[in-house]
Amino acid sequence: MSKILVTGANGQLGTVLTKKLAEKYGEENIIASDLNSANNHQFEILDVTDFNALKKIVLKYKITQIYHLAAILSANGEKYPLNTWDINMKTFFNVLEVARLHQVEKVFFPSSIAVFGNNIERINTPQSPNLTPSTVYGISKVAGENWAKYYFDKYGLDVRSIRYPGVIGHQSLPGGGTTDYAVDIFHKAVNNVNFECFLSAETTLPMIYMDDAIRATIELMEAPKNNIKVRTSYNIAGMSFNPKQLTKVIQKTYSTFKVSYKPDFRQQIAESWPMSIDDNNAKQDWNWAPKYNLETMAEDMIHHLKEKYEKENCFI
Ligand code: AKB
Repeated sequence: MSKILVTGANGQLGTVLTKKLAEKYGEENIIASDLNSANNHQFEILDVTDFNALKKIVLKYKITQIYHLAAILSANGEKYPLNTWDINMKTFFNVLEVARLHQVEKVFFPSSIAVFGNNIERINTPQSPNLTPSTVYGISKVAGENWAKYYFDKYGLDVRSIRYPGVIGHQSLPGGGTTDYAVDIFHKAVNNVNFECFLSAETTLPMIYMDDAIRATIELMEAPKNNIKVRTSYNIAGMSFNPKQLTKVIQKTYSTFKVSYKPDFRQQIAESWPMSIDDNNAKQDWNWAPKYNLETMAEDMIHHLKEKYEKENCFI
């Protein structure tokens, strides 16, 4: 039976992934961890920069899999470069070393479309172009991908990874990323508040709905080992759109909803990233296929957020 540790379990992805893993493998087999404040699962306070603290938890629960989600995202990374390197890299090194030394069978590492930089084909960006990221976050993710491959090649550690596009979900809020606008905009629309977008109207980026992102993660981790041919990180695609297209879809429900544009430093980050992704390797190796497109994602987001705000009777 797998015993699974999730780091960064209180974050945007961590909140939803931990719940899904607990449903799938049983609450007793999931240990959620984060810097503070317990969530609804078996929980340990853990600063993953502390090797011994991580090791103690891995030994205490006889952990066999680690989903290492603790990270600082792209926009915050530009504000706190040294901290970002430590949080994104030192923690991953600790995870890899503890896994190697203490019989952890599988590790999941979240990479990102931020690994791509200015010298790529921005439409249908292939799996393996030259990676010259433009952000501290992207640099840390490229390094992480290479360490993942190194630990697999050198020690046989089964590290698996996905390059997430911007993740959109109703269950949790993102923090400090360049794609965050695509979540914030829904919260504003559902609350009948107009939205100021920090990216320009025509900035197209790859995105994925939370349900697809979580399913992809678990499908990759459950795929037979021999199928995993990419040992850096897999491109996956969901949908691609720009703020103007997203606004139009939201206006089908909220016809008076208005968006103004005030691009800031995140515009430059977005312009160095792909507009769409070629995910053929993921399709071939572990049958990846997204279920949500822009319309179905928006419909589901609005449905759940309306329900949430009505239930809590607390509007922004
Ligand atoms: C960010 O915007 O930094 C993240 C990402 C695409 O990795 N959502």
